[in-house]
Amino acid sequence: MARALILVDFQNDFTPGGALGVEGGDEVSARLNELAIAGGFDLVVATRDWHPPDHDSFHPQGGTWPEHAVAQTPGAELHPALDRTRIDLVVDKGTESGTDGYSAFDGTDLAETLRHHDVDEVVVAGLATDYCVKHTALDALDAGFAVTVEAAATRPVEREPGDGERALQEIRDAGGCVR
Ligand code: VGL
Ligand code: ZN
Repeated sequence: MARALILVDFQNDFTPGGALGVEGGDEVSARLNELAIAGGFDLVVATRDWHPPDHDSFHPQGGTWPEHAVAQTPGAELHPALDRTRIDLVVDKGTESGTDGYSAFDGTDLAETLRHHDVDEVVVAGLATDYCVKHTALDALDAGFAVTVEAAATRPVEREPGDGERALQEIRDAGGCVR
């Protein structure tokens, strides 16, 4: 049995100054690096939101968000403060129009990859608490993994005040651990 760390969408566009900058998003880098380097994980996965230029989630297509994390652009790159030395695998998601791709399990083979490595437990951290972290954690629970969200290493978008805390509560209610 093995433990994996899933570092969600710590990308330039989700940090302050980016296309969809999350307030304080850059502040989580130290904790993410500490988890990756000293957390004792068997597998460390970094996800990237990786959208086509005309993704359905973008305003011009009638979606919720400004254009962000467009594949192959600087905004979609992992943030430079993220230490890559312990990252085993990068998983791109949201690569197709027609799905938000919030979850790292949506349209990817992450669940199979984790099982292949005998992973039964995942720790989830990164951006943003109320979107990609939440959906990744809920899908991991659905897929049968034990899930812990490292709340201090996440930050919310909060389109509505309280969305971050509500997301953490949804994860607890679904059987996840928030610490
Ligand atoms: C995200 C909104 C749109 C996230 C991605 O990474 O939480 N949020 N795309
Ligand atoms: Zn997105």
